[in-house]
Amino acid sequence: MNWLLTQLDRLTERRVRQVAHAHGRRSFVTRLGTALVGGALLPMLPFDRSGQFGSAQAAGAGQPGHKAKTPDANQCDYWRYCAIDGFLCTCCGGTLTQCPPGTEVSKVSWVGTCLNPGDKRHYLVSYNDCCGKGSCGECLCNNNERERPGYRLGVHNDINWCMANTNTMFHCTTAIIVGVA
Ligand code: ABN
Repeated sequence: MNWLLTQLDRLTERRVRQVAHAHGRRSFVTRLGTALVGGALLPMLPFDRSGQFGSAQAAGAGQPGHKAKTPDANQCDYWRYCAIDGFLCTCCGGTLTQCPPGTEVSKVSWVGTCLNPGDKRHYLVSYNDCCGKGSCGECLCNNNERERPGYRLGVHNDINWCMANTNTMFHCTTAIIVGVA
């Protein structure tokens, strides 16, 4: 009987040591630390809020949430600028479709899809940057219809499109219609 009790005692002690080793204070502190740091960092991560804006984007003329667009190409809420990110070339010595003197059009561009309130059709609009001079600094305009956050690079517009030009300095942005959606 005594022998059995001793064996049971040893077995229990060994098991308790194993459990203490696996779930000791250090492992508890490690897990607590991971949870705290993870919990603090998680809200800082970028995430796609595009779903939230579905109703705003769907709002057409006459519907709640719809804001009339200006017919003035010098204003940021002109319809062709629906997904532009840059200084409007119309304020920088250029036009809606032409770069100011001394700059050259970017070799690559971002293409947005904008609704023309005049004929209620969607158009593909190429936002070509004008390159070779420092920032124009006038009429900064950042609209993001159908654009997505930076971690989805292929559908993000906050990019210097002069990157493929010999002189990569960004001056301003044009809005050229390239097709009907
Ligand atoms: N497409 C205009 C631009 C230029 C530099 C940085 C961001 C956006």
